[in-house]
This record gives sequence, C-alpha cells and structure tokens, in this order.
Amino acid sequence: MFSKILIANRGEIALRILRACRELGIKTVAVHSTADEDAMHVRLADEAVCIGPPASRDSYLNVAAILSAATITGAEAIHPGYGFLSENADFAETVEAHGLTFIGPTAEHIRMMGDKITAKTTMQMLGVPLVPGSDGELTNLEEAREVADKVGYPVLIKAAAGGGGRGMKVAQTADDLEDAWKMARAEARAAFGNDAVYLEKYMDRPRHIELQILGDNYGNVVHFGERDCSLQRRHQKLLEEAGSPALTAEQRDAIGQTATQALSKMGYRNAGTLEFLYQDGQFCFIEMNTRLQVEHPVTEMVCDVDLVREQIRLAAGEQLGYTQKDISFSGHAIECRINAEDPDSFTPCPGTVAVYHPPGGLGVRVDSALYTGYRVPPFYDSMIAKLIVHAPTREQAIARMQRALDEFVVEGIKTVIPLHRRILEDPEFQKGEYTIHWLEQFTAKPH
Ligand code: MV4
Repeated sequence: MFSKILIANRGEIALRILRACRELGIKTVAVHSTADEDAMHVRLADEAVCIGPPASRDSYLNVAAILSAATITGAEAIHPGYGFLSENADFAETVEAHGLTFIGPTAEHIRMMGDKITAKTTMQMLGVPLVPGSDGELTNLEEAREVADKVGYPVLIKAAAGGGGRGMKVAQTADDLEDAWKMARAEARAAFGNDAVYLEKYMDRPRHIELQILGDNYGNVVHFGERDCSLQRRHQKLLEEAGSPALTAEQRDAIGQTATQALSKMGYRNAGTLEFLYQDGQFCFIEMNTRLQVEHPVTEMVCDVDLVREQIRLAAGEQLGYTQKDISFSGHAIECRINAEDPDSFTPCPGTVAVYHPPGGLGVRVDSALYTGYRVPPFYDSMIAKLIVHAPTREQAIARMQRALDEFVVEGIKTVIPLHRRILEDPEFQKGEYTIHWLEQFTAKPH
C-alpha cells in the first residue's frame, strides 16, 4: 500500500479523497492555488504545496508544478479526482514516467475512451449495444447522407473529441444535414483541434443512465449498478439517483453483465462509468468516463462500498477480493448538487459564507469543503456541496431529502437549494417520470 498520496484537486472531492486516505493510514499532500490558501483540503492535509495563481491553467492543470510537488514531498501516487487532469492521458503517462502511480485507468484506456469514435467501436466489438448510426468516422457529407437515410431522421452529428454535449448538431430532416455537418465540424475543429465526426440517430426522449464499474489489474471486473442522471440543465447534472426509477433488478443485472464482460476483455483497470441513453426499454452506449464521478456517493450508499478506497487499493495492485454475487443493492439514494448560483437565473454567486449549518441525522451525508466564514472563490466550479440521502425506498428517500434540504442553512451566498425543494415536491418527479429534457422544461416554467 502507498504511504503518501498527492491529491491533485480541490473542494469537496479533495476532502473526499483525503478522508479515504486517512482511513487507510496514508499520508496526504494537498496542492492548491493562491486562491485556495484557506481551503479545507489544505487545512486538513498532512502537507500542502502551493502550485500557482488562481487560474486553473496555471495551478490545478499545471502538470510540472504538480509533479514537482509530488517529488519534493515524496508522494508515491496521485489521485486526480474528477475534472482538471482526471481524464488527461498525457498526464497519466507523465505521472507513471516519473515512477509514480496514477490512481485511475491506464493512459491507453483514457486515450481510447477520450475518442468517442474509438470508444463506440471498441464497445460494439465487445458486445455492448450502441445507438444506431455510422460505423465509425464519417469523412464526407455523402457518407453522412447514406447513413442518415438508413437510420432515419432526425440525426445527430457528433465530434469524436466531444462529450458532455460539446460539438453536437441535430439535423431534423435531410435539408438540415449539410448545415449540421458543416457546423459540427467547424465547432469541433475550433474547440478540440480535431474535426473528426460521426453520426447517430437522434433519440428524442431518453433517460441518461450510467453504470459504475471497478476493475483490478488481473482482469476481474464488477459493477455497482446504475445511476439515473437525467436531471440536468445545459449538460450540468443537478440531481442524481441510484437506482434508476425506470429500471428493474433484472434489467440492471443484464446490462451489468454485458458491461463487466466487455471491460474484463479490455483489461480495464480502476473506476469507470459507462454512459447509456435509455429509451423504450433499450440501452444504447454513448460514452465512457475513465474517472471517479461527482455523483459516486449515491452508488456508495446503495452498495455500501467506499469507491475511493477501492480506487486506491486497486491502484496499489491489490485484487478486488470479491465477485459480482458479493455486491448487493439496498434501498434508494438521491444526491442534490448544491451550487453557489441564483436558483432562477443560474448566475454564479461567489462570496463569503456567513452561516453554514449542514443537515444531519439518519441516512444523511454531506460531501462539502465549506465552513462558516469560507470565501467561495470566483475562479472555479460553483458546486459547493453535495447532499446525499439514503433510505429503504425511493418515497422515503424523497421525504428524507426534503427534510434535509429544510435543515440546510447556507447564508451570505445564493444557492440552488430552493430549486431542489421545488423539484422534490413535483408530482412527475415523485413518480420518477422524467427524461433528459424534464429539468430544462421545469426551470423554464414560471413559479
Ligand atoms: C444524444 C442524444 C440523443 N440522441 N445522442 C449530450 C451529451 C453527450 N454526452 C451526449 N448527449 C446526447 N446524445 C443521441 N443519439 C441526446 C443527448 C443529450 C443528453 C444526453 C445525456 C444527458 C443530457 C442530455 C441533454 C441533451 C442532449
């Protein structure tokens, strides 16, 4: 096992990783920008190294500074968290080249899944169902026309280097195809320096369901069920649940078995998430994330597993030590992301937290690096806390979340807590009847 880990992140996830390290008896090194000198992860770490000015590019994305910090402190491994360098294959490679361990998959697998075309082709080969569309990259408009005619309109042109909704254009009819083609390619070239695109049939009312998996270095792969992440706005998730209100245990077992077999054949290591669009009882793979995700706590609650501890153990070369039949699902979990934003306009609202009083009690978990008097800096993501509840049934989880939101006090800055309250009392949400479009429509309605 490692004796010291550098945490290449900030905020609640840096604290989450720090807590897992403490419980494993591993020393921690925090890195931080000058804007984060008073951050909780800096205060609680065994050692802290300032790696640059506030802008992420100069600090949390500064590979040379992070590697220097690891070297001078004698850290043996680096946990990247999510965002920042977590899905940067070159970073993973550089970390390993310096004789350190990157806590995550191999650079090769990160690179493979970073290219959405390679990701799809690989998954198809391994028997994972896909959205109907082009067989890999499209090199000209005529090819795109042929595929679109075959799968039927509307269709989407997507950038190979995209993901998270960037570089994606819809063509409602054949008349729109040329414009969508040109715009997607131009946008992809400008945003990613790579104009490779592919085509998919547009699914009009899917849910976004993702599957959590873990693999060790010896070909053992297990899954921890699904998260329903359909409630998002402008590709920013707001509320997630485990399990999905739309799935049965049999459907979970079936897609889980397909996914674990595929990833085992790949030799996939550490944590990963397969993203699916789910509509009319069909799973269609769209992308894979090769990192720990923001919403991992809902999975931890229903599976009673510490995913960060597992990531560290697996990166240290330990075996999983259990099989799929040892993993069971208990109750229901919901996560509300608490962002420092106006709950109606979503304008970020950095500033000083005058009062912070997190909720507690049975089945309530708060992942946050906030404290009374903390100044939320304007330079980073606006998510300041995650409120997670666990209860025997979805109905009880909703009641528990409503109770916890009522207890939650954050004064001095605006947060999206009032929006979460409105969502939780909505009859459609309560019935679990929603798609990826539900939240956009909900937030556009007057109230
Ligand atoms: C789609 C789709 C409908 N049909 N692909 C958006 C982000 C990227 N990860 C994939 N996305 C979508 N791909 C097909 N063939 C609709 C979306 C989509 C979406 C997906 C997941 C969660 C929220 C979304 C919001 C808008 C569009």
